[in-house]
Amino acid sequence: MKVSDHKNAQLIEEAKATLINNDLGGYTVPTHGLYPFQWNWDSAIVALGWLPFDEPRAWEETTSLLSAQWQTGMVPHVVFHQQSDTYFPGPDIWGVKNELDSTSITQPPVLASVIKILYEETKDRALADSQIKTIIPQLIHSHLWWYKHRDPENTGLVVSYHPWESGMDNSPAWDDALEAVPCIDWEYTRRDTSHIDASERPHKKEYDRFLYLVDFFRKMNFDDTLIYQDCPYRVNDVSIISILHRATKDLLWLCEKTGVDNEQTEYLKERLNLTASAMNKLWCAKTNMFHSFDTRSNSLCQARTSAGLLPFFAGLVNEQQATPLISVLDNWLEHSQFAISSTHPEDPNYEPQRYWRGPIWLHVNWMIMLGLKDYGFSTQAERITDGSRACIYASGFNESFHAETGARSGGADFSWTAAMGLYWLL
Ligand code: 9YW
Repeated sequence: MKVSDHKNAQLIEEAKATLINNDLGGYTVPTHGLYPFQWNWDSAIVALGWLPFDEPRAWEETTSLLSAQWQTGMVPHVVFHQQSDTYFPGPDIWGVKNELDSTSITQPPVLASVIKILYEETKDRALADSQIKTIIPQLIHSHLWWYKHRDPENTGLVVSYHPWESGMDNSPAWDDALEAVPCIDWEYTRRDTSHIDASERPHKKEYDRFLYLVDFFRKMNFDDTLIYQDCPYRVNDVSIISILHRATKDLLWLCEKTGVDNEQTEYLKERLNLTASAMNKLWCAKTNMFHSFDTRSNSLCQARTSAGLLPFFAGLVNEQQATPLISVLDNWLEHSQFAISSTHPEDPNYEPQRYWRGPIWLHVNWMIMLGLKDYGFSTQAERITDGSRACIYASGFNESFHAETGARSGGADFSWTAAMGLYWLL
C-alpha cells in the first residue's frame, strides 16, 4: 500500500522535522528525554536520514561519533556530549575518564556500511572526497580493534560483553547468558520507566545485571584482556558478527576505491575468511536459523530472534542454509501484515509490545531487506519494505512498533525511524 502523494510529502516533512528537532548541533539524539545523548548505531542510521536533504550534516553525524573513538580504536555505544539527568546510568556510573565522556562498551558497527552509502550517494563530490580521507583510517582502527580485542583467540567470531552492545537489550536470546550474571548490590532509580510505560521496557532483573556488568568493566579498569578473561557474560552475537562482516567488506571496498592497500587491509581480508569458515557454529539444524552462542555455557542461545536473519546482510548464509532460512522467514511474515518482529511470534518468549522481545524495528528490517536483495529474494525484500512502510503509516516515527498492530512501542519522534522513512520508505 502507498498513501497519496500529498500524504507522503507530509510524512517526509514530519520526518525531517523529527531529525531537526532532535539535532543538538552535530549529533542527533534518538529522542528527547528517554535517550538524550549520542548513540552509536543510531547515529549511523540517522546519517542516512540527513543525506537526502543535508549532505554536510549527514557526514557530520558520523564524524561527531568518531570524535569519541577511544585510543584502542573502540567507538563507544553512547557519547555523553552534554549533561542530562533524564537518563540512567550516566557518565558517573560508567566512570570513563576520556576527553569526551562515554560508556565503556560499543554497539553494532554498521557505521562503515553507512559511510559506503554516503560516499556513493553524496552529490557534492568535493565533500565526499574530503571527508573520506580522514574517516577511513578511523574505521580501519575500529575494525582492527573489533577483531584483535574481541576475538583475541582468532576463532573467527567476535564476542560481546553486554546486552547493550547488541543494541537489542532485553532480547530473549540473552536470557540464559544473563541469568549467570550476578545482580548489583546497590539501589538505583531507573529513568526509562518514567518516560515509557514499564510494560514496554526491560524488567528490573535485567537492569540489575546490566548494571553489574557496567561496574565490572570499571573494576577491570576497562582492560580488554582482563574483561575477555573474566567477564561473566561473553556471547558471540550473531547480529554484531553479521553487521561487522558486512561493514568490513564495505570498508575494504572504500579502501580499494581510494587507493588504500596495506598490511591492515590484508589483515581485514583474512578476518573475513576466518569468520566465514566459523559461521556453522551459529547455525541450528533444529530451528533452521542462526543463533548467538554463549561462550560461557558453550551453548547456542535458544530464542529465535530477528538477529538470526542478519547473516543475509553479511552474505554469510551458504547455499544449503538459504532455502530453509527463507522458509523460516516466510512463516514469520505470515504472522503479521507488518514486518519482521524482533522475536519470532511462535517463540515461547515472544511479547509483541516489550522492546526487543517482539516489536518491529525498522533499521533491522532494512538490513535484512538489503541482504535478501543481495541473495535475489526480491519478493521477500519487497514484502518487508511494504510492511515497514505500513508501520509508519499506522503510527508514525516511533522507536519501534507493536508486532501485530503496528501501534507505537517505546518512544515517539524517534530519529532512526524518521531516518529510515526518509532514506528508504517514503
Ligand atoms: C541503552 C538508543 C538505544 C538503541 C538501542 C536500544 C536502546 C538503551 O536505545 O538502548 O541504554 O543503550 O536498545 O538499540 O541504540 O535508541
